[in-house]
Amino acid sequence: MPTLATALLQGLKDHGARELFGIPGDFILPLFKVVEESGILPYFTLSHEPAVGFAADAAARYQSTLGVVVVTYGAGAFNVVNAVAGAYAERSPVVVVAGAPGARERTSGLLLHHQARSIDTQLAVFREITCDQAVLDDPATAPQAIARVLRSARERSLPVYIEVPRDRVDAPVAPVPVLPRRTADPDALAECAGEIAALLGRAERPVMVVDVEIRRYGLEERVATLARRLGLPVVTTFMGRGLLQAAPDVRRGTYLGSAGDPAVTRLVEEADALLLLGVILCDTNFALSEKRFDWRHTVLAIDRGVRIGHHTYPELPIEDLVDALIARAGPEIAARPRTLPPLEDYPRGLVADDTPLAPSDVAAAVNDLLDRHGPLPMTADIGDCLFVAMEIDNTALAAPGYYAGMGFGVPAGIGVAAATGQRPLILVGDGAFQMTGWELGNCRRYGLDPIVLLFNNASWEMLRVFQPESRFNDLSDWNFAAMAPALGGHGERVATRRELAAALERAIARRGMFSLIEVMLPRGATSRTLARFVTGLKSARDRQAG
Ligand code: TPP
Repeated sequence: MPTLATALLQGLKDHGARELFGIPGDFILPLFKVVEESGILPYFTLSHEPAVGFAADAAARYQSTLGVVVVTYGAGAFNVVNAVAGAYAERSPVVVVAGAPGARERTSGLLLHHQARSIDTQLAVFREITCDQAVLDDPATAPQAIARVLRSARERSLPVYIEVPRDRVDAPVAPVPVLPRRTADPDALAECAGEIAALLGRAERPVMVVDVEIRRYGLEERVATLARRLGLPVVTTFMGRGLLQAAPDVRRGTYLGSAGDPAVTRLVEEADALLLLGVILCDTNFALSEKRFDWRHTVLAIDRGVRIGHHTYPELPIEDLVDALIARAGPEIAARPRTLPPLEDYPRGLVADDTPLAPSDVAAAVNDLLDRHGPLPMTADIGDCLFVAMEIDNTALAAPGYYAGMGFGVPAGIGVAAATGQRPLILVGDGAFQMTGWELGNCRRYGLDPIVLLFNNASWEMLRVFQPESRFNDLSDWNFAAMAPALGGHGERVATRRELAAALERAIARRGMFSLIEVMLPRGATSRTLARFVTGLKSARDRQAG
């Protein structure tokens, strides 16, 4: 008979988890012992819990499956709150497995170490940022509770919370079942697909916009099939950048409103029917739109619901909708021949001379590198580096494009490397690197060799562009490259185009340790995309104020 610990680990594995990220503490030590000794799932420990959360989140995003963090009570769990909040906002199914006091400790009459307010404050905090919770205090009901919560995580693609009282870890329990996915009501699905077919059938210039849910549910291939059958051009949102990497024939670019390629912006804003698949309706995706959505001609599938015009079909999963539309495409919804704008053109062919580097040069250098050596998965932090990522060819990307929490890039890259075995390219600013960059010191232990492009402008530049008069955005120059060897990696500073191109080639050839390329940039210089983004935001604000 399994114990609660082995049943939980096996249950996680049966629901798609492939590894765990964590930091132990006394309330979770008994579970960590089982993690290590059972070998049911591989585990990776990092240095600080925020990084554990980001790594698990990125692992989930890349593999379209559950990511898992295992943390101790209070001090550990509260440290992942921000990462889990970001995962909630950006719809990443992170399972938080948190230790907790045992039954006898609860009634000891003493305040317990790591306790914040009440013993259950931890549960209350995570209720707010997870879509389902289970406290495994009863071995008889624990397997069903775990199964319910893991199904919620998979069905809604949102974080969940599992609390393990430390005295229950070895209790014998039944195995954790895998509950079937709840599918759409067939009549509702048929009615909904019929409505969408009619809307698309009437349209002259329909466009499909995709965002992260299509990756979370493993739908990229099916969405590409749907787009091909309908002859629909597809654009990604800012948050959805990197989607449909394998379908360049249907992808027209990334919609950034007034900050983006004008042809892509026109395509979306002049569409007479919009099919928004898995799209987060957030400001970073749509604040720069010149035009409000005309809901009469818009379909939005997100969070297991479909909105058409001014009505909504609840409990209608996007997977079922995409399949139903594929079935109707062709016979019922005819593809429309269209003349489409040319694909977005990204900078390449960097002249390797002694010109001092500007942020957009990094995009050109990376595009050249990918042309020569093939695609690399990318992660990016928030900062100008994320806007530079918009100038890099559409390659798989995990980045906090909506929640915009700094510190994501490096641990996310470590998560991707650990989970997939692939070598990621990490884009990060010096401000964000100061938060979580030290996690690179863990690469040696696990044999990971990411390539890190650190944009060092000695500045919180993204803030400076909004408020140039403030001196608090000045950072000092930490000389990160010099610190790399102590962390077990290789570091070098580059200041010219020639140095950058050469450093990237050397990094590609160097295996077995991380490579940190510190790109030296002047304060006040931003990528072309960030400059357009800020101009667009400022004029949108002025319009609102006026
Ligand atoms: N704290 C967190 C956790 N997330 C944030 N987004 C911010 C603060 C506010 N913030 C947004 S961008 C930014 C700050 C502080 C500066 C980022 O600096 P850096 O990483 O050096 O990139 P740069 O802006 O210079 O490109």
